Amino acid sequence: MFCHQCQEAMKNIGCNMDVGVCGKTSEVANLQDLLIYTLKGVAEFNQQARMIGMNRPETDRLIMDGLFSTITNANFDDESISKRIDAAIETREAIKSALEEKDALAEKEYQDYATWTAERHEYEAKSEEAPVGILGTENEDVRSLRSLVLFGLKGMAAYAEHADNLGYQNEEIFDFVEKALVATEDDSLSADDLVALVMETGKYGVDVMALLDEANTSSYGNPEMTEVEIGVRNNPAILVSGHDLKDFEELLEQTAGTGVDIYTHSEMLPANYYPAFKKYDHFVGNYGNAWWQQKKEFESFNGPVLFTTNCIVPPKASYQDRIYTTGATGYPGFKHIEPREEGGKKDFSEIIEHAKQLPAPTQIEEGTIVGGFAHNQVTQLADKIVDAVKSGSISKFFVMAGCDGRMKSREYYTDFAQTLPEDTVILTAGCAKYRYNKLPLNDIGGIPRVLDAGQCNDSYSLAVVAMKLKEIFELNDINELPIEYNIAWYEQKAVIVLLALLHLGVKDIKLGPTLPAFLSPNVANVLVEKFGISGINEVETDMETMMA
Ligand code: SF4
Ligand code: SF3
Repeated sequence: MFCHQCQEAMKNIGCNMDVGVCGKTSEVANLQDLLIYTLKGVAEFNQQARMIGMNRPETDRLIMDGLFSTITNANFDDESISKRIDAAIETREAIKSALEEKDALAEKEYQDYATWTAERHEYEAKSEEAPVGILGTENEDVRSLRSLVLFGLKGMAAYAEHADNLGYQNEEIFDFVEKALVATEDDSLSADDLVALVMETGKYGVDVMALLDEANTSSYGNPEMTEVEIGVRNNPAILVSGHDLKDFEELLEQTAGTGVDIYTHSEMLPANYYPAFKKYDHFVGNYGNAWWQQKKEFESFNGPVLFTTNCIVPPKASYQDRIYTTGATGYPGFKHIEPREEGGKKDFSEIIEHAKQLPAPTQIEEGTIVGGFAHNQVTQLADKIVDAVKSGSISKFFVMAGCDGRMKSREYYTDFAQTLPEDTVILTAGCAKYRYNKLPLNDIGGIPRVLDAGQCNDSYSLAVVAMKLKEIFELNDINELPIEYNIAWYEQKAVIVLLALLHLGVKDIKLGPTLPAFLSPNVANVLVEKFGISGINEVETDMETMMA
């Protein structure tokens, strides 16, 4: 195995042992590479099918879900990944036959990724063949750019899948994902071509986040300023983690009146901000913190936990029998809730019955936290904010969006938030916020000093807010605003968020706690020279440069 897709890549180079830092086995890592490899073949033929109007939504779903299942901490289950490879081969062959029938199959020499086939028991051996993994690309700059594109596509696919679950699709995004997948196997592309592809990935990153924003807000209303309960009640309960709001809604509906309460964990916290979910009395609030604290927090929660997406940590034996996965997630031994049938709903009865047998959560915190500052809510506060900036009571905004993680180096973000002058405001989204969202940072004339827009995909909201401020202050360039970007990354959704910000023209982003292992020195240089991206230093040093 060689995997370098996340911030925890071993020695900031890549995981190459029997088990990755995240707990993914070498077998699963290789199968995930083989799945991506196979999806490139599906993409190759589906591009042809698309041209003659023969694309099917099932194929879009197969590609999005396949990419999503390879995101860090999403799926650790070899069986579940193998099934996706089976389906990818089957789909690829079906598209090929349909093209042949129409006499529309392009005549050319297809590469192995588009033609290989094998029995299930041969997947493991196949997955170890040279061209399958990223190390099959020898030139380190090409490898770096291909990785940047692929990891961006994984994040894009996750967001596209959430939007699709709510009935929102954008064909151009699906088309681009296919085109870009195929391009990562195209040896005729120059480094410049690949840099252009990276930038184009950012464009579709903006589009997919806008699509998901539309899907979420049209379905559940605009997030609004909300005080979220972080204590517990005395009823059995289910804890919901991940990002999928459709799953969340269906579970809320099915638990109503059963005596089982619902709490959010980690990235599901922003579900508390949506008007549509507030009508459920048994939706109590949020329990715990970011994903990496789950071993402690799932233990004390006492009830079942539902993962709708990443981030899963290999569990302790003491609670593993009460963890459920659904969607793209999976873990050997966890119960998996099957997809909804066309037009139907997922069946959560098993997890609900399970919850009834278990004790209520043990309280670990008390009080409330405030969030819900997505673009619509911030726009309503725009006058207040603009006045505060004009009068000098707000000197600067700091976008501190992205991911949290377990490494000690992430204490930087807590220190940074604490050290920020009192006339500054943090704009956040994603699980990065748990590093400072419970600190007593107060408010500026009623504007909280931490404005949480929502999940990592709601970084889109932060961009919308920036655009709006640019308009109000009549500036020519988004970079003239008093906004600094200090972004924390961990997995591939943060990669697509970063590429989206670059596409929007944001300069001088600080990215930490370390720069991605998959950036070669030359590619890192391009990012530094073109966009002013830099790593983090000591808090004091960074504060000085960013406040200047
Ligand atoms: Fe290592 Fe991250 Fe890959 Fe897991 S996802 S194997 S921690 S690089
Ligand atoms: Fe967090 Fe996994 Fe990235 Fe969605 S839940 S931000 S790390």
